[in-house]
Amino acid sequence: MLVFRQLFDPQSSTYTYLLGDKASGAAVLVDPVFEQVRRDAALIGELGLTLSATLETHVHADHVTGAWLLKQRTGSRIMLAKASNAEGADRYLTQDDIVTFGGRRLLVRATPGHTDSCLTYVLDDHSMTFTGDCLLIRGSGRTDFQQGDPHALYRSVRTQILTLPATCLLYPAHDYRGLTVTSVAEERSFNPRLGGEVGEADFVGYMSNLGLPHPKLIDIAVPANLQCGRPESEAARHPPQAWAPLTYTFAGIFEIQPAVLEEHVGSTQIVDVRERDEFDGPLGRIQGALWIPLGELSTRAGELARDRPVVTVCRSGARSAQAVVMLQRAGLPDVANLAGGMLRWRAEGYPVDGARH
Ligand SMILES: N[C@@H](CCC(=O)N[C@@H](CS)C(=O)NCC(=O)O)C(=O)O
Ligand SMILES: [Fe+2]
Repeated sequence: MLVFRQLFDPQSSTYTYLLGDKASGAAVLVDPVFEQVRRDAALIGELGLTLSATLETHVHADHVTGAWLLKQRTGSRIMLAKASNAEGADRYLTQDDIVTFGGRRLLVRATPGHTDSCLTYVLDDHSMTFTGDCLLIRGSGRTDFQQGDPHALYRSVRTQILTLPATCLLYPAHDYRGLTVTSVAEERSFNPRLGGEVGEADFVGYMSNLGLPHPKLIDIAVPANLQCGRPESEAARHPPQAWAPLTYTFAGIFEIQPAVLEEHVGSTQIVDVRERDEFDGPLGRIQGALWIPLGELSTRAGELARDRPVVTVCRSGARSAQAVVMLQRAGLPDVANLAGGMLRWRAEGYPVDGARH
């Protein structure tokens, strides 16, 4: 079975695509975004997948790729077009190359025009295709920087993309209106720049008059992407370690596992956000835990020291996840949720005060 997720970076309106082969657990990410690496890695972990490679559709001008960072975290291989002349990739792709993940394959098509090294990835059964900025939904990538060439773009779209089966779904690298997917049939009929009877000269005329401002980050993004997203400075390459090994969830919360909390009990502020009867109830409480019920947490956040990490606790880990959000909003820098709450803490045999057996 194919695992497929479309992920969005709101800052740059970029789509990142996760494709996984359930049977083998192998997955690839198309166009990961640097700032979303933590989120994407969390999702891959939660779905039980292993990232084998990151694929770029092109050298982006508007955001930095997460390829290098993901390689550091997961060992994934960096892949992008040979024609990009980027440094630091593990595999340089050209027309008709095949990228395998488990039992599935992506077929590589060179689709220059938006940049001279744009690639389009076609899934083995032609059910979906990742067009990068070559073809956008009812639009196309611009051609006014990075060796852009409207003649080349027209030919790429007409010969490499619109020739795919009519039902093939097309997933672009961006959409600025919130649209998510289109199909070959739709774009053949309704793409105002490239569909129907629009000829190459029409398209070139259209593209010469877009009058768009350059992407805000172009001077940062292009050089960084030519290094596959490897940060310039040594410091940025080695971010400070968290106070304890934490897990980041796709839900956006830092969690601490019971075994890790046990090792850090003395140095953390444990905040139990259950109601009084639960705090005094049969599940017991972690020794030294401070009792602040969830309903009072926002107003009483000032009682907590800012220079010591906070771990929030409840029965199952659900209310305490909300407590993390509230304490972060209150400006506390290091807050984590006890994964699984008191139920898991007890089930794994860690000590409690006040419990009835
Ligand atoms: N406003 C965006 C730039 C948007 C942009 O130029 N996007 C490129 C893709 S990298 C494009 O081809 N846009 C086509 C269009 O907007 O029609 C930013 O500052 O980052
Ligand atoms: Fe682009």
